[in-house]
Amino acid sequence: MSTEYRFSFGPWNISEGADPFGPPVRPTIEFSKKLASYKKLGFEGVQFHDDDAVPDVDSKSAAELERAAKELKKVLDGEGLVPEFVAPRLWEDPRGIDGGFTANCPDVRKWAIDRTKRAVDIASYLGTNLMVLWLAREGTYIRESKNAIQAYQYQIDAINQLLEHNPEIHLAIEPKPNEPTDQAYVPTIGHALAVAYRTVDPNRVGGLIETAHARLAGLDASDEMAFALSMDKLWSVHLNDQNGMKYDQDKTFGAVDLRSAYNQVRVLELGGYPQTGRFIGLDVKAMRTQKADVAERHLANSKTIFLRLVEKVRSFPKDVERQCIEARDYEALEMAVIEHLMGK
Ligand code: XUL
Ligand code: MN
Repeated sequence: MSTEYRFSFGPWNISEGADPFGPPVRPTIEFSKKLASYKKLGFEGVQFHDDDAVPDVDSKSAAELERAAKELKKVLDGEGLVPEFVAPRLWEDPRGIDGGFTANCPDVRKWAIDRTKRAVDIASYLGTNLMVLWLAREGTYIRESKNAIQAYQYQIDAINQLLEHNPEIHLAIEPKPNEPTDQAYVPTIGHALAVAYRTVDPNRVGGLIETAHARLAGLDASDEMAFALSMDKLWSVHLNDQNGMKYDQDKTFGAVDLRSAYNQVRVLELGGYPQTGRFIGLDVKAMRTQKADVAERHLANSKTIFLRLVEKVRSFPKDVERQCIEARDYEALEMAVIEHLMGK
């Protein structure tokens, strides 16, 4: 069984530095150039939004969609890269302004399902059976604008249609409690897996945990991962870091809270994650202040920190852990962890 980790990221993780208060500050990097960076940075897996893979998803004919996706597949094969998942980017389309699956307008709900079926087709042409659903605008800005009870049924109906569209596809829901909406309908992995178990094929619905999203919900990312792992439902991760409960920061993994990062790695090790062959996805963003020639450091650094923490988890003295637990001396256990992290 492999104890080696496989790493992935999405092309959006190499960015121009725009934020809500200012424009891009770095030149745009062509998609093909981004793909060429993967191997150089030590990554094997590519995470795609549907329109990262095939631009203008909605306006293409089925044949055009297939041709474009299959061309990309050849490029990936040529670069020695593996497509990890495809995720529908419903939140950027004006039709999805008030959500897709939970929109009040039936035409919008139909569009959202049709568009996501196209994303499923792209995944299958690229050769992956994994789709990630970040339910970005499936929520509200004010509670009175939607019927929240009905919204859960709409989401289950949409997922059922996707499962029926392709018998191979597996859906990993990526929970996030807020942003862009004030309140999302699926804020935690508990919500996501409860929805999963109400679908027509619960075996094909699981989750992806993002560190920052768990912290925005006031939760511990390692416990969110443990919950999913305990049900064999952790199908990918978006490791990053987050300084408190504010806007989604996507900072370098371990850069804010090294102890929490250690515990996320520990739970992945305890849960046998590397043996599953699934990817360690890094959903990290370069600081806006970073100059163009060093704007990929956050990816390489996140991977290095992750691997250093794997060494730390594996080398933690098991006898000390056992003795402290037996004696119920958690002060001693905590000090041993801190000393181990500080290199003593
Ligand atoms: C949003 C987020 C997205 C998803 C992919 O906060 O994390 O990048 O991971 O759709
Ligand atoms: Mn993410």
